[in-house]
Amino acid sequence: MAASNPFPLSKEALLACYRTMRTIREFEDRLHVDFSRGDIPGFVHLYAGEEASAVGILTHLGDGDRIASTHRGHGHCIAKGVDVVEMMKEIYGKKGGCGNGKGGSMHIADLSKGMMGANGILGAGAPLICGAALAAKFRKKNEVGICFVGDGASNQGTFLESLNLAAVWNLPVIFVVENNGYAESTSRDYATAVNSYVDRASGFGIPGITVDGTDFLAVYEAAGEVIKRAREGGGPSLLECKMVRFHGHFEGDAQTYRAPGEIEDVRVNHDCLKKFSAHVVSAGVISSDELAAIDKTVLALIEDSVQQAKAAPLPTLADLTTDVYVNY
Ligand SMILES: Cc1ncc(C[n+]2csc(CCOP(=O)(O)OP(=O)(O)O)c2C)c(N)n1
Ligand SMILES: [Mg+2]
Repeated sequence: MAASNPFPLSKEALLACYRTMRTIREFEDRLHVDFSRGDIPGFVHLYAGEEASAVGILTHLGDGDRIASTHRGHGHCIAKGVDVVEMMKEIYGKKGGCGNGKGGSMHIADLSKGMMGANGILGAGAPLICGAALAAKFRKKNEVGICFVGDGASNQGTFLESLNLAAVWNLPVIFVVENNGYAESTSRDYATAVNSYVDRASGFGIPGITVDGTDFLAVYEAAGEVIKRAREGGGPSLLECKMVRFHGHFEGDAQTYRAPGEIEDVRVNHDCLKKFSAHVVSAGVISSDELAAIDKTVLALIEDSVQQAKAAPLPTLADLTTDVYVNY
């Protein structure tokens, strides 16, 4: 007889979350390889290691809810439902990508999915999401806005001004601080005066929660609480996810600022996918064979996306002048 399910999600929902986290991991690990081969133009910042944050939070949202992302945005895009093949084409700089190959990794957006954009400008997503949340408030459909920001970007004035604005306008917003301990090579503790982002939020009259961002279920539950609060008119919250990044700040980063053994330690002891698997398998809810079957289909999806990206044409000179202005 199957074990009873102690989790707040059905088995099917847990499998879907695992699939999304695994898709992000494979997408990022494949970019790591392809970038090192010189196949990818521009710059990429990888989200591998941080998957439980994007998926634990965005599983609560629908297409009408909006998010603003960061320079490390692939995980947020995938978790918000942006098409993986279109994303791969975009990162490869090809036509048929989310921005027809003209934006690249840091400009992926899909408004039909409520994904307002990755962003190369630190802290820029915070005022954007205040605008989206104000619109949601007027629409009265109980939609919310979520802004992701790194520990480094959380020191930007735009972010702090947005906390204040969201509080005075009582906006349905959640500010998610993805605290991976570094801003480029600068450690969080060197550059940020307070230890707790919850304390910082309380200075703006906003409640907050700190959570282990490598524990999917902890993130899912904390996010559920703050998102429910926002949907019910309770106003903004801050959610700090403490997490680790597997790769360098950008691809090509020598990571000389990391402590000896740190990179191995994060992969062995702080891998959110390993933790998720151990949790659901030991509870007898999902078997390792079922997870392995998902891994296989995800690998095939990523391989297909790369083949499609490689085969797609580059933008032409004439494409330079399209997509410049939006028509309403
Ligand atoms: C306004 C602005 N200042 C500086 C930079 C350069 N920059 C890009 S990423 C980065 C570090 C960001 O750290 P964090 O916010 O913690 O995000 P993480 O890279 O750790 O995900 C910096 C300083 C920028 N892109 N925008
Ligand atoms: Mg950081």
